[in-house]
Order: sequence, then structure tokens, then C-alpha cells
Amino acid sequence: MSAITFHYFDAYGRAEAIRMMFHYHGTHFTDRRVQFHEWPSVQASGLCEFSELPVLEMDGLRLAQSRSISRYVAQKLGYGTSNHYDEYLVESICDLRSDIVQYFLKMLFQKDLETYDREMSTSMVEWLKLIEARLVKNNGGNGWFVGNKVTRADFEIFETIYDFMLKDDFGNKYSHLVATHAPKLNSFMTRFRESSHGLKNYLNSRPRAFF
Ligand SMILES: N[C@@H](CCC(=O)N[C@@H](CS)C(=O)NCC(=O)O)C(=O)O
Repeated sequence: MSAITFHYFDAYGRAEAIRMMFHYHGTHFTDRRVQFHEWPSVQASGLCEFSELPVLEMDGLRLAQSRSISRYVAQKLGYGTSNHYDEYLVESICDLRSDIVQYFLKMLFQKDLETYDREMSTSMVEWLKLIEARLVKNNGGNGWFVGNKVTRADFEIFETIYDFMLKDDFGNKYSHLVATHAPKLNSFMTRFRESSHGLKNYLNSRPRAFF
């Protein structure tokens, strides 16, 4: 594999689940974190086909659009699926994830933590139950989201629950919600994290970001 460079801002946002895929797999990549003052010159450089980040340079290609990049990386690293129904299962849980992220990101952008806090114990709990129900449909919820191996769905759900509820910045403020309302998902979070040294190391050392 030729050198890989992943360009995004110094944030989790649309990049973090993709970064996690590389770390989980143990594939080296340059994690280029564009600072806001650099953005005008990056934008003017022609790097970004659609004038936005993230952009991934891999296999001699330059790829845009986070969800398309995520699908490409998943296929390349062996986290894809082998039939249409499994693909549907992956895509539908990833679409649900997008809905959740859209909903909460607004509050984080506006630093409206009061609403965020309230919505975690209301809307998010309802979403947790739905995610739990989907997880339980596959191997009783004791494995991964789709089939018998890790797929893109696992990365996207892991990253969302981790970064919106469980990361250190929140202390234990929201972890009880996952444990109480989605016990299988709670175990999944530990199982997934523990299943890769690369991911564990990254989570212990990654640059801190608000979202
Ligand atoms: N649909 C695109 C949206 C990309 C996007 O909105 N990127 C934002 C950062 S999260 C950006 O580049 N903002 C800078 C700007 O538009 O000037 C994707 O998923 O990649």
C-alpha cells in the first residue's frame, strides 16, 4: 500500500470513525490535522474536490465525502460485507448514526450543554434502545452488528456512543444511561475497544477534541 494521508480539521467530527478504522487495523497513515488558520490556503490549494474536508489520499487516489471515504476504507481493510442484505444492515445502522450525529452536533457547536444534557437522557435513550434492539438481532447481541466479523457499522456506532457519551470529558455522566438502557451495547463497547491494541492505544493517546 502506498502512503496514506487523511486530511481533516483537528476535531473528531466526520473523521474519527475513519481514523479508528486505520488504528484498529494497524495501518499506518498520516493524520493531517488542518488548523483553522491554514484552512484558506488548503482550500485554495485544490486538495478538496468539493471544497470541504475530509479528504483521503490513498492508493494514488484522492477521495472526498466522509461516508464514501468510510465505505472505501472499510472495503480496503476487510471491514466490508459479502452480500446485499448485510450491506443493507450496515448502511441502515450507519444512516441511523448520521441522524443521531446531526441531532447532537448542533448542540455541541452552539455549546448548548444544558440541552445536550437533557436530550441525552431523553432522545438518546430512545436511540440507545433502538440500537440495542438491532444489535440483539445478530448473535443475541454478543458479537458484532452484522454477521460474524467487524464491519463499518461497528466502527460508526462505537465512535458515536464513545464520543457523544463515554469519552473522558463527560466523566461518568452518561455511562449509566448506556449500561441501564442498552446493556448489550454497553458490553459491545468494551468488547470492541478490547479487540484491537491499535484502537486501545489510539483512544489512550489521541489529541483531545470537543467534538
Ligand atoms: N458531506 C461532506 C460534508 C463535509 C463538511 O461539511 N466538511 C466541513 C467540516 S466537518 C468543512 O470542510 N467545512 C469547512 C468549510 O466548508 O469551509 C462529508 O461528509 O464529507
